[in-house]
Amino acid sequence: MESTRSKIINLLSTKQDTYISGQEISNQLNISRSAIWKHIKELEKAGFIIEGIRNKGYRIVQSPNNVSENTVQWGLNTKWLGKSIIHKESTTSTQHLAHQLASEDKEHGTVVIADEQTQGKGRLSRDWYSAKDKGIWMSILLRPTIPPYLAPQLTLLTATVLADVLKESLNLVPKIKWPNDILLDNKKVSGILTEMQAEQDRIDYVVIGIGMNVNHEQQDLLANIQSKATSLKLVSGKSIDITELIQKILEYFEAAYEEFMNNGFSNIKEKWESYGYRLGESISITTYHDVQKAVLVGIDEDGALLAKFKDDEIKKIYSGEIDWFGNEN
Ligand code: BT5
Repeated sequence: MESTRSKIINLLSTKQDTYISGQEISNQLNISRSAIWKHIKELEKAGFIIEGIRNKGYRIVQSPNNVSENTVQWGLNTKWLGKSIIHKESTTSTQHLAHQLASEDKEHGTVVIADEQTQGKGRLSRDWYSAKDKGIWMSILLRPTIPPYLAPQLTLLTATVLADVLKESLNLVPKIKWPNDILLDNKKVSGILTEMQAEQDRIDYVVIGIGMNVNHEQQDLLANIQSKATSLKLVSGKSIDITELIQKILEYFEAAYEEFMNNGFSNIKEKWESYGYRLGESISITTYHDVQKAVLVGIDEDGALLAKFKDDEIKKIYSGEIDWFGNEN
């Protein structure tokens, strides 16, 4: 359930330049004028600057610059995504928390955000380093009405969303390395972890974890990833407002998800391929059993990677790793 405070912020965010009267807030949220006043005082304590003018109403003038449920909600232009946000200063993993919330019947579109993760995780039990206040460590809870075998498409969709945000909002040149890495200057800036709870033919829920290095300096990246990881700040030379970036990701995500639900995967496939890392190039593919040379062709409808091997046979690759540096023919 959305908290009353979130609802007030959502309402005031719909008209950022005009005042909303206490009466209107009271009517819409079905709470008393004095309850509204108490919530406004709480928001001010949390760092919001709110103008309240007699006979006119309330207007948020400025939100505080830390990440919180309220700051992400203020100005968030979505219909259902992030209407419920859970923010923690520190947690083991936003994935753990999102799974727990899912089992408590939390709604589709719930978002979990942390300033720091102490046990951030990647795929196959790998670690994901999540330095405090430096990046986006976020999980989105979804209850999609698609069959479980299509769930990998959601990872690819998320990758295109992140690439679009980096390109369109920050003028960067992202690439997507199959299946889940976003690269800038050939280094990993972001990773996606999709986990799901499903029965044979029905998804109960999906949790999409997004990790993005934002304001890291070189020394904020752990030594063992320094050579292959980067941050938005290292690439762009500027500090970036994490709250605004989260809002952009959620807005783009909601639009892309709705497009996907209405029209299927084909637009996402096309977009994914436009960002695809080393498509058309010959690289080494390391799978569980061997290493082989192949030319990357694209992705398939089921999210698999398509690669052409030396006998010109195009094969689907469902899991494995693409060697980053094996570019010789
Ligand atoms: C991923 O796994 O890239 C998925 C990362 C998902 C992280 C998010 S954060 C919010 C949510 N909560 C979580 O606990 N997880 C999700 P994978 O493809 O397996 O990549 C993991 C590998 O990336 C590690 O083995 C390291 O080599 C490298 N790595 C770890 N931390 C990194 C970082 N901050 N930046 C770049 N590379 C990193």
